[in-house]
This record gives sequence, structure tokens and C-alpha cells, in this order.
Amino acid sequence: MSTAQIARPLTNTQLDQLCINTIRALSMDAVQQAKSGHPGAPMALAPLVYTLWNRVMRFDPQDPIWPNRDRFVLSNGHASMLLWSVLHLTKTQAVNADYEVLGRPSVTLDDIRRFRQLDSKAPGHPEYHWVLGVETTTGPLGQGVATSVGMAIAQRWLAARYNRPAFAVFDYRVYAVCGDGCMMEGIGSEAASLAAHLGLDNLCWIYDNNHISLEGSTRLAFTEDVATRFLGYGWNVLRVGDANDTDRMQHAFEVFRQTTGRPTFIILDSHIGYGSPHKQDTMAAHGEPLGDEEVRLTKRAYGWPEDTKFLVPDGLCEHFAQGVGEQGAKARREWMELFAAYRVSYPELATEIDQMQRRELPAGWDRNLPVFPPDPKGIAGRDASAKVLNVLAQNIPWFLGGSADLAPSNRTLLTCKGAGDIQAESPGGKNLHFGVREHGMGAIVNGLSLSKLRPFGATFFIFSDYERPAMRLSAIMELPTMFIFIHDAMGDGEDGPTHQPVEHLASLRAIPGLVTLRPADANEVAEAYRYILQLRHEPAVLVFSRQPLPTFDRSNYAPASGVARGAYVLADARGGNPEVILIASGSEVSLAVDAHETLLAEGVRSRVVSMPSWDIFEHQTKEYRDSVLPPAVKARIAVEQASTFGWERYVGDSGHVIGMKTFGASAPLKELQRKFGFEPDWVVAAVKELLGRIPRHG
Ligand SMILES: Cc1ncc(C[n+]2csc(CCOP(=O)(O)OP(=O)(O)O)c2C)c(N)n1
Ligand SMILES: [Mg+2]
Repeated sequence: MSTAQIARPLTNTQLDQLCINTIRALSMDAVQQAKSGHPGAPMALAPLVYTLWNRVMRFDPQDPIWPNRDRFVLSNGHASMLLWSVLHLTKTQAVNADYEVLGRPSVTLDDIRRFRQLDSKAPGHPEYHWVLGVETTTGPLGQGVATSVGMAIAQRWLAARYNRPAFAVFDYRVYAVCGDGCMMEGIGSEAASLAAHLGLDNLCWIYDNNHISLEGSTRLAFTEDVATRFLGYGWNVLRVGDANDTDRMQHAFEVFRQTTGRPTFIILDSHIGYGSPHKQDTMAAHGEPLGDEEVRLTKRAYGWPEDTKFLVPDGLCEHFAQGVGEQGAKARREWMELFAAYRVSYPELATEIDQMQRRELPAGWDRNLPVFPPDPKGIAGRDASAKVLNVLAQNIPWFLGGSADLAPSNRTLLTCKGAGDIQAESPGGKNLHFGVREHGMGAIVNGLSLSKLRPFGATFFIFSDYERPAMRLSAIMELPTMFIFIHDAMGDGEDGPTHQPVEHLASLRAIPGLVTLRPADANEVAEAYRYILQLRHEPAVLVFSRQPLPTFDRSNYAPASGVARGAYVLADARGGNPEVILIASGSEVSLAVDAHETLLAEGVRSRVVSMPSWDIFEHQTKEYRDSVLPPAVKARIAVEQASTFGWERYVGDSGHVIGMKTFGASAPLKELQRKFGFEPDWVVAAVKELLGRIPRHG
């Protein structure tokens, strides 16, 4: 077949096939050109993506951030060429950070030619933020499907809060495509279980059942009955036995739309590398170029001009424009009219939606944030957090969250007016019960945030390990999510080393763009929340104590608003001319203050720096940083009940770190503090030892 023949008027069925083959050929060509990538899944799933985008989904390429659009998640992110092809063929528009449609395509053919190259809008895996039309970053298998559950929860929440009779402002659906990898990963199971529990009938997963993963046949390691598993969860399970049968696929989506009370799982039997004479159904089609000759043979099998590269036949984009383009434009137009009328009838709710979509906070969002009076006995970080959370939940309608079965301990239950449980029959509540599913929780929090809600997820700090991959994605996506952790160090003494975080602060501080905060007292807790609520593009980690921490008398010490600078001089030597600096975070700040008072009485000019956040501090000017940690003062001691790893950057070569070099132990907290050296006398002794070694300054 030649290009000229393709250009002849075609029947709709021929056009459909042409679109599908275009996606296949673009995918093969891009991977071949890049000399890396995954051609097999796109070749097999082109009919699915074509059907979903051009016949089923409500999506307007002219306004890809329209709030009521259907969401598409490519959980098997290695098949990214599917997305780049369809975004290109639908001429989906680029949008800037101010939510303005830019009048240029999100993905050009040139980007596809430069697949996986620097600055191309067709990177290796789907990247939210980088390419408009990508609803969430995927690549780590399982994350996408789990995130889609958060999106579906969000849609139901939005509908419950904002829809009114005759005003279905939010009625979109969420589609996620996944492969064997997503089915094998535990996070997918966690999320699937919760999705069925919550009766998310707005959610549809399509499983690319091709019996191949990276190492070869799934017979090597994956022989479970996936359909039965999903039936067991309570999903509506459908099967489409031929991944090329677009009509049957469309019918399955119709069944999904008519199914109520449970999510839908469509098993799509497919052939990886479909059409490739030598590589179809083999692992060779998974993650490497087919090779020039095989590409040629495959094109021949498709009836595609063999010698063309990156061919988009005439009339093809028009076909998409008549399909998804027209349907999407009509749906959006109708929605805009609906929303204009809604704005007249419900102006306050419409304003909320506007603000939420732009990630703004409502007026008075920090009204009545608590200020805690000085109290030497103090209050636990988690209890201070509970008070703040409830104020925020009251002030910000779209603030919500929950815990992975630890709410009573995390103190994250929202009890303010109207804060009910989110359940299948009450999707508009504020308390999500994630169950013991930390990893799923992280991804679901991401999905909620991608839907513009302001979510938090909570658990013990030690289990941040179970959530970390999703938190990392949150940072990559620049989402203003909140990850709350309690039992910040050895505070749960008797539970022992399995429950005592040691390396966790260091490891989270190492994630670029993730703001980690460990407040020292109740007022720092409130200020930490005040700070992170104003973030629009960074996720935050909050680490709170289980045990009471003294509430500092701020008339003696510096105000807690210093939290917003990451570190600040809490207590100082008279005249502000210290010879030694004690740097601490969280529960160790009061320890440092105790030592400081002793040192002052003994004539040692010490300074206490409360450092709740390295990350925020690093973003301050050098002038400010030097004012807190004057370079001339070399005698510095960091005190933190955590790994000493990394503190050298603040204490320098001649400084000292009082921290953890081993795991903890099972014992009451007081005994642990003694055993590991977190007592004022130790700090004082360490200061004296240090001052004996380092010439005094000033
Ligand atoms: C969490 C995670 N582990 C491992 C990988 C590496 N990886 C990418 S694709 C893949 C195989 C996935 O198999 P499947 O989902 O069946 O994709 P198919 O080969 O059918 O396209 C693996 C192991 C990954 N991306 N994410
Ligand atoms: Mg597979």
C-alpha cells in the first residue's frame, strides 16, 4: 500500500483501523529511533486506546484541564508511546502553570521523533507537569492504578459536595490501563480492595492480559486467577477476548457505565508486539526496539507503507477531531453553560470550585489556628496536630484525609462539624479509612491531590518506608500533598527497634522537593501547618511526637513563626554572640534548651537553633543562614534522635552529632534516652568536651 492509496476516501471502519495502525507505527518508529523503549504494549493496546479516546472518553483536547473531563491513567507507564501518539493525534493543547491554554500542541511529531531525548515532550514514561494530558506520572508499576483510586474517590467527593438537582457539575469517570506488572505489585491489590469497599462505580481498570512481562512468560512467576481475585474484591469483572475487537471493547465500556455500586475490571486478552512476525507474544517485544527489519515486516503485516517513518496519514487528525474532538468540545460547552447557571444559583460553591481548581486557599483559611500557652509539661505533637487539623478541616472545605488504620493513635480523626466518614454510601465525608494499606494510601493521596483536593495521609513514621515510593512520585509531580507521621523517634519505646525510626528523616530529607518538618513544640506544629498549607507545588512530610513536649514560653524565646525559615535562633547567648551552637529538631529541642540553660548559668555562651526543616532552611538566603549559623562559630552540636547521617553539613568537620548510630531497643522511653545519650547532662558534657578541643570564638 502506498501513501497515495491511504489518502483515498475511506470507510469509517477503515479509518478506525488506520488510526490504530498509526499509533502502532509511531510507537515502533519512535522506539526504533530512540534505540530504547517499549514497543510491544503500544502495538497491542493501540485499538484499546483508540476506542477509549475516540469513542468513549469525554475529553476536550482544546481544554485538557477542564474539571469535568474523564481521566485516563496509563499505569503501565512503559507503554508511554500510546499516550504520546494519542495526545499528538488528538492535537491536545499545551497549558502553562497559570492554567492558560497556550495554543500549541502538547506533543508534536517532532517530540515523538525525539522520543526519550532531552527536553522532548515525549519522555520515557508519562510525566505529569511535563506533558499536558498526562494525568499522573507513572512508570513504577502499580502506582498508576492506585492513584486512579484516589481520583475516583475525589470525583465522588466532588459530586457529593457540589452537585445539586439538575446540576451534575462533577460526573466524570476514571479509566486506568495496566499490565501484568501492575497486577503483581502489592500496591495494586491494596488499592483494588479499597476501591471495591468504597463502591467506586466511576472507576474502570483495563488489564492488558498478555501473559508476558520483562523476564518472559508470566508462567515464570504469575499464575494466579486474576479474575477470581477481582471478583473476590467485589469488582465487576468483564472479559474482552480479543484486543483488536473494538466493538466488543466499546460494549464493555458501556457495561461499565451502567454498572452501579462497584468498580469495573476489564480483562483484555492481547498479544504483546501484535503483528510482529518474529516477536509477537515474546518478551523480545517488551522493552527493546524491534529492529529495522522487523519493523519493516510488521508494517507489511499491517498493510502499512514499509519505508515510511513517523507517518501520520492525511485526514487522520481530522478523524480524531470528529470523534473525541467534537464529543469533548460539546460536553465541555454544555458543562460551561451548566456551570454558568450554577454560579448564579450557588455562587459560593462555584467560588470554592474556582479556588480549588487553582490550588488557592479560601479566605480565612487560617482563622482560629490555635496558639498554645507556655506549658512546661506541654502537649504531644500529635495532639497539637489534632487541634490544628480540625481547624483547617473546618476552614477549608476540600481539606480531608485519613490514616492507615492508626487514626486513634495518629490523632487524625476529623471531628469538626460535617466531618463524617467517607464510605460507599457517604462519599462526601472528610475521614478516609485507608485500612492497613500505607503504600496504597500514598498513591491515593496523590490521586486526591491531582484532583485538586487538599489531602493528607497518616501512619507511624516507621511505616513511611511502606509509603515512600508514592511520596517520591508526589515530589516528582510537585503535588501539595501532606504526609503525616507520628511516633517520630523512640517515643514508643516499648515497641522496640522495629517501631523506632532511625534512618527515616535522613532518607526523606534526601528526596528532592519534599519538605520534611519535625516541629519542636505545639506552636511549631501550628506554624508548620501554616507553612505547608501555603505550598502549591511541594509535598510535605510532618513528623510529630507521641509524647508530650514542653510548650516554650515564647516571651522568653523566639516566636514559632521562625518555622517558616526552616531553622531559627530559639534561644541565644546574651548579646547574640555565641561560642557554641546547639542545633536540634523535634523532641530534642527542649533537651537542647535545658542544656543551654545549664550552660548559660555556667557562663558558656550557647545558642539553640531549632531546625524543624533542612529543606526550608536550604532555601533561605545565605545571609539568613549565616545569621543563624555564623560561619565563625565552629563549635556546633546537633542533637536528633535519628541517624547522624548528613548532619555534618551543619556541624562541620569539627562539630559533634548526638544521634543514633544503631537501631533502638525495647524499653520505656526514659531508659532509652539514658542509654542513647539524649539527656541534658550528656549534651552539656559534649559541649564542654567540644569547647576544650576547639578554640573559643569571640
Ligand atoms: C515497581 C516496578 N518494578 C519494576 C519495573 C521494571 N519493569 C518495567 S516494565 C516491567 C514488566 C512489566 O510487565 P507487564 O506489565 O506485563 O508489561 P508488558 O511486558 O506486558 O508490556 C518491569 C519489571 C517497574 N517499572 N516498576
Ligand atoms: Mg504483560
